[in-house]
Amino acid sequence: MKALFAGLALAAMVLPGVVANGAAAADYKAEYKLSTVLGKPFPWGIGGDRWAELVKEKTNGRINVKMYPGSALVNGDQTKEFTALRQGVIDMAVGSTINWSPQVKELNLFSLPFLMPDHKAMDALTQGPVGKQLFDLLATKDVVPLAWGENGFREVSNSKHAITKPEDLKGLKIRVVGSPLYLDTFTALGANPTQMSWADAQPALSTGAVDGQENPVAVFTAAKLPTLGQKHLTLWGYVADPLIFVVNKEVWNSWSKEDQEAVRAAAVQAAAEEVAIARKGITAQDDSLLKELATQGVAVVQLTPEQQKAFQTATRAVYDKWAKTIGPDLVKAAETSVAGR
Ligand code: X2X
Repeated sequence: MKALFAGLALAAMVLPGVVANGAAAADYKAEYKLSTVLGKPFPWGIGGDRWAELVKEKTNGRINVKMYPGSALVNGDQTKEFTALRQGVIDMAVGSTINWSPQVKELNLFSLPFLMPDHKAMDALTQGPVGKQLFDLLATKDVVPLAWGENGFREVSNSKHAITKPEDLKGLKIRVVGSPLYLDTFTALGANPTQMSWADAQPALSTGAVDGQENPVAVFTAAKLPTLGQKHLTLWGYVADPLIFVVNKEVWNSWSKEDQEAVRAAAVQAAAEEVAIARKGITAQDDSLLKELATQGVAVVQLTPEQQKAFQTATRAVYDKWAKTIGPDLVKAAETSVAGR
């Protein structure tokens, strides 16, 4: 009798461990769906693909990730991505702060006109206390944020004429992304903004339903926007959107500690590589992408600091209005990080 009890007690002690380990492996999905807006050859898509590849490698194939570009998991509506991620319709994502801003108002921070003068300023935010605060916030919303990537500084293009001063935007129909902040910014500049998804933007540019758009140079080139009549590009650096590598929290919790750390390390590595790709060809040291645009008949305007100031002044009220929505303390912390970069 004593021996039987001892045996049962031992089984009870050992079994949960066996079950837990067995269950963990058995609970792994055959495929984890990774959402992005842009696929390859955009830096964003290269980053997502690289993350998937590194996850497979670092987990010895235990975690199999498939990338779904074109916001395919939300029928092309990129502003629904964050909700789908929270609900578990999407397992993982590399998403733009702009597209998640409708649900996470603090992410509008990066869309405040002229908050970030350069890449160093972006790094000061994402890699400093502000980035940590935003990750802590996201962690309360059913996702596990792992690393910051980059879409980039969003430059304005159009099919009509050069833009060197706010007045040049008067009456131009400009496609903007999914946060209402952008409607305010372009309205303040006298343009006629209209919000639509990236999927709808390309046909709208091609038919002339809209005159212009704003996106990073790497996106402008890879999407071949000059072939859609976008012959005027102004480098004004008014906002930049970082990308965030995340995993749905329930999915994350279903993984072993070892696999969680492998997925995290893969995200950190893929994001660092992606940021480097996103910045290629558009800096003072390496302007190869800008040179290539000139050969495609694109007239590229680089604003002088004085010219840029006029746009900043014209959008100052939008900045102040949205700073209240985002949270004055967070905006103040961001301004401090930028100033101290
Ligand atoms: O829709 C856009 O302009 C894009 C691709 O840059 C984003 O998803 C924010």
